[in-house]
Amino acid sequence: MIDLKGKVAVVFGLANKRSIAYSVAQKLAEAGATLVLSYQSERLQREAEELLEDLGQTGTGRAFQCDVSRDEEIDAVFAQIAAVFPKIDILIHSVAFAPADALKNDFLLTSREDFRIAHDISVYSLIALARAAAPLMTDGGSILTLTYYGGEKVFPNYNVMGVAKAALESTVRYLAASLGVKNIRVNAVSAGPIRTLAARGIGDFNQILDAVTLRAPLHRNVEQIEVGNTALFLCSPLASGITGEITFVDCGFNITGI
Ligand code: NAD
Ligand code: 0WE
Repeated sequence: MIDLKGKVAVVFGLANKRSIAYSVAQKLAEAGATLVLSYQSERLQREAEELLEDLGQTGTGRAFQCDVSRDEEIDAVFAQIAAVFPKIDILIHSVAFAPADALKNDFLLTSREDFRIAHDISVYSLIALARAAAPLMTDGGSILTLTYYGGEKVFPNYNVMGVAKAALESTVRYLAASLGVKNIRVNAVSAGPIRTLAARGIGDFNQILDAVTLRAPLHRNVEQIEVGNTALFLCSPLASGITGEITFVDCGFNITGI
């Protein structure tokens, strides 16, 4: 049994119950961790408070607002966190965004601004959050981000998000090398396709899910909770020797050739 009693986990990217971050938070909470949720905008505050309640964190966990594209909000949220929890142990980065047009148009037409936004929110934010979190990880720590196979292979319409995921996976390795001396591990879970808010409105999504059912060794799609289970493992002492690694939780889809 993984025991995270007395550990504090800070989770970015939990928008609703369908978010991948929800399953991760659920598993961390079940293992005894105290949760800090960070939501993107004022608009999500009530929802975040309700999610804390659902996760059994009433009176223990906290929720704070932070738009990860703003340095001053990152500084402010970690100051708020430090005031309540002087030591943190786990950081979950489950954040990605590219302007909708960039996921629709021909990749060749990717604009400079859409490229910038996708990389700022989906990649640079991991570096900024890791830098802000590290001073609070006084007893070592574990940082985990979420990636997708589209960073390695071409999927129709994933476009600039694929380029950003490739950069994110490289960032995991460079951060792991940078933070290793502080005993802070940095890893990623590469999840198979899951119907979340970020998957809504994406044409071809059913086709992607169907291709997994057909081709993946397990002949089914991955469940949210399976991602949560692997995240819990990677953030726990059971994974104390693992850093800079990308772990697939995709029913084996990525190993297939045809
Ligand atoms: P989601 O929409 O539930 O989560 C995305 C989160 O990013 C939201 O909570 C949103 O508020 C947050 N976010 C976006 N811009 C932000 C900003 N400027 N500041 C702070 N937060 C911001 O969708 P999800 O599918 O759970 O996505 C979470 C992660 O999982 C993403 O990195 C995504 O690329 C990755 N992923 C998703 C799938 C999938 O099929 N759903 C597969 C593999 C990896
Ligand atoms: O990483 C993702 C999705 C990330 C995402 C989604 C959106 C939709 C709404 C980033 N930015 C936005 N911007 C929006 O305006 N996934 C892994 C899920 C996903 O997205 C795809 C996929 C898969 C899988 C897009 C095209 C093809 C496949």
